[in-house]
Amino acid sequence: MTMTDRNAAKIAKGSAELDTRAQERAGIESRLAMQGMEGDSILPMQVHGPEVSYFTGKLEAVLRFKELPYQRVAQPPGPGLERTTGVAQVPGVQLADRRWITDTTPIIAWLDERYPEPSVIPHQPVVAFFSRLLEDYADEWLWRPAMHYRWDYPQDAHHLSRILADELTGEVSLPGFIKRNFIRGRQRALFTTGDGVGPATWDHVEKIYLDSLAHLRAILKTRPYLLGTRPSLADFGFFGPMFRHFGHDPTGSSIMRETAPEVYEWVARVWNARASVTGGELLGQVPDDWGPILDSIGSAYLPYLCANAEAWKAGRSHFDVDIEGAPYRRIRTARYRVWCLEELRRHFGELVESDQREVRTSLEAHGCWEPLWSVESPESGIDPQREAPFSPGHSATGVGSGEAAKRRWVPVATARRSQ
Ligand SMILES: N[C@@H](CCC(=O)N[C@@H](CS)C(=O)NCC(=O)O)C(=O)O
Repeated sequence: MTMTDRNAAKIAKGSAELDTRAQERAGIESRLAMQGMEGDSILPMQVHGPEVSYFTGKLEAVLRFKELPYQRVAQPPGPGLERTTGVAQVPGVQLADRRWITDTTPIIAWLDERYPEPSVIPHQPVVAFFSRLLEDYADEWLWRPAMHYRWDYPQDAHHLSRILADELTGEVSLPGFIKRNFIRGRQRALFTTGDGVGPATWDHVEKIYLDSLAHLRAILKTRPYLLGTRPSLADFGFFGPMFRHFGHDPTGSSIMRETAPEVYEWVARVWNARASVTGGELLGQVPDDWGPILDSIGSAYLPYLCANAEAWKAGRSHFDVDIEGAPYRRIRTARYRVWCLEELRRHFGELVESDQREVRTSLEAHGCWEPLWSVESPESGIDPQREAPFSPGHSATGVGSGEAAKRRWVPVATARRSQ
């Protein structure tokens, strides 16, 4: 191909992209008008995040269910995601009024207040508390197995590094195999081998996924969503890992199809849910079949959150902890997850006394009460003014900006960007 041919091809590609974007925009504008939302200053939103991202998928499912128009943009925002949202993580969301927000948990809570019909956070306060607990568990504790299945199995790593290389680094003129090796090395160093996954914990990490499938499967045998006949926060929390990781990647999805077809079906059901079509009701109380998930929260997730909070208080960047007998070594201390513990306590504190009694009885029955309170004054210092999702974000996994800067997707500085 001559230089002129290459330039002509680029111009043609560029104008085709512009056409598609203009069409998307026109479609969104007519949908806004139809829904009577054309004057809404925050819509449509631009959701920046790759197609295979855990938390981007979670947020997209909520936006789809609430029928709020958005465009997903694969590339991080121009001036640098970190400078814009305070943290190098996706999704980063730009509202139509140009403000930026980050962190799906407060984003969903904020959207639920702004667009309460249909709400995804249950109205019944006790059920709302437990839904938040399940969301938190799925966000933070299923992350490690999701990254492990994606990056520690060669077939998965090959497939995913190709997708990410194409989507995020397509313009970087380096051979594909170099980009793919780089991406895989980065992800393993940050999120698997560099975050406690190794021969001694491998089986335990996988058990987290396998047990989750068994728990969800038992629930979904009796109703279409985790809390009734329409999706709620608990569904969207589990949807993040189940959709973009386990239900998508070769190894995780094959296990899901073979052992838990109910979950595979639910993943598609949540993605396809639209409030105006789905209808449905939420249960008015926490169902007994959430018990096994709550047991795991008590025996694994909350002890991990406590060890993390103690490490944070002691100023340690890494810590060791045994969880259900599995020896996790040198895992990263995550300030964000100290905040997760504080948030759970705050939500408990906001309940009226009779609801607190009910929640406590349940938490005690599943081994969650003691670890919820065992750390004295965790003090993450995150979001003291309660401005999230408008306050600067914090890395959920504790990857600091220095570490993230050292571990770019590809060695961009040395790579020549094609003109
Ligand atoms: N608590 C955040 C977590 C966001 C998050 O951790 N996103 C991942 C990708 S799905 C990320 O950007 N990780 C940093 C990286 O890959 O460098 C949320 O709910 O949005």
